[in-house]
Amino acid sequence: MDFALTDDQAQIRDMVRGFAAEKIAPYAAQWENEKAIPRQILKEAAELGLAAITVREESGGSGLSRVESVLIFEELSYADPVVASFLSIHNMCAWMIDSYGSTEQRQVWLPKLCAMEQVASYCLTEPSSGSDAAALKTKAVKDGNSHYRLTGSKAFISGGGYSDLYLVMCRTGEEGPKGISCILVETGTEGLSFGANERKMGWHAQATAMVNLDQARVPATHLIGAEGQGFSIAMNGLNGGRLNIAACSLGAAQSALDKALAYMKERKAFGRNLAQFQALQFKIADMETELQAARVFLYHAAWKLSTNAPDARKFCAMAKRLVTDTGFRVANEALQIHGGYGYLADFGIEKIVRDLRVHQILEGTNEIMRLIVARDMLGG
Ligand code: FAD
Ligand code: 2MC
Repeated sequence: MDFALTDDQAQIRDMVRGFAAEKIAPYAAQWENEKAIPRQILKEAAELGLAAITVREESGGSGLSRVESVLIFEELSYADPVVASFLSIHNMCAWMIDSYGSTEQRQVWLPKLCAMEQVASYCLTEPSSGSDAAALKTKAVKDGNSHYRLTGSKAFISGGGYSDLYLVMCRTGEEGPKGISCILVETGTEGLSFGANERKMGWHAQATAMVNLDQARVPATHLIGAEGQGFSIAMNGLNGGRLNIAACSLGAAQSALDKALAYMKERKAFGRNLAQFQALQFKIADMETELQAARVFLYHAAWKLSTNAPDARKFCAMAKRLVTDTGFRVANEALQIHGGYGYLADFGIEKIVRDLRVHQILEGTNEIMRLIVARDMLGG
């Protein structure tokens, strides 16, 4: 058992840390106000291989493991969890096409996705089915042999109206998970339209919108995998996605903790620095302990997924639950340490708290993570 990073892993972490500190952190507040992530920064991230981290090298990706992936998202999120999590969803989509697409599909889609000339969105949730994802209703029916017609609505889609490619989970067969397929819908497709950008608590720089399909005509060659395989593709994508979203919580919470430490050393009350109050010393000791424990658990879960361990799915769910809950708690405590200033936008803490709150909800709520873990434990 070796807990040290390899030289390569340390180099990747340092490279991403430098990029994120220079190119993302200084602009995060501006992008939040403008409610948009500039395409240019995504392309620059892609040049460093950050758009297709776990896509195989022969497909044009970086060919890295899940361990490097979580290291990368931790660093990106230290600078800004909103850009980091947006990249994480794109990476999940690219991985799905690489893992389940045909050779031809990989050749058509992956060069554009790896370069972020196309940005991808993941469309599973619907207005009446979120946690119970297998109950989705969006329908795809064959239109001759060469096309599908897709009809239905996808809710809460990150990148809705901004992205170029939508991986749509839709029903081609029976009720339940076995009747679901994964079909690519390109922006510009007739019958594809978007709802208004949702007003929300955090993640402001990312668009979140309904994706509506009204008899959208899509070539049959856009079916990823086989008909009926879509739910499995979607769930396997989410295993990695859940690790990455957890890493996004970890990095941003670390940034909040570091801000709190710096503040404690300079802020005075009752004639002393905050750092001299034992109640606050104990608080930061607990924050550090919990974050370190979450980090080790996350890396372990990432190793499980990379090595295809039989219990990897359970570990991804446990890590997502544990790290996103811990990350939110730590960020919220960091806000408390800042007193009233923590509540002001200029101190950068309240944004982290708002941004991390949703990590406990999306990519499977933390209640659903417990359901996955308990089912695995009970064998049902
Ligand atoms: P519901 O499923 O209605 O759940 C409501 C509550 O009941 C939750 O607390 C839930 O945990 C609980 N609950 C439900 N079932 C059980 C159970 N069996 N046991 C115990 N508790 C239960 N989706 C996408 O497909 N693509 C995206 O890009 C995307 N981006 C998102 C971005 C944002 C900002 C947000 C807010 C959501 C996004 N989502 C996306 C949707 C997200 O995945 C869902 O909101 C989430 O899965 C929960 O579904 P729901 O909102 O319908 O809640
Ligand atoms: N990994 C691999 N396969 C999985 C899986 C996982 N994590 N979870 C389920 N499956 C498989 C499962 O093995 C089964 O296949 P088979 O019959 O071949 O054994 C099939 O999928 C159906 O699974 P269940 O029988 O468990 O289906 P059920 O409907 O009872 O529960 C549940 C599935 C609740 C685990 C799933 O619907 C779920 O994860 N819900 C949460 C939805 C979610 O995460 N949404 C996130 C949207 S994306 C987002 O928010 C973004 C920001 C991008």
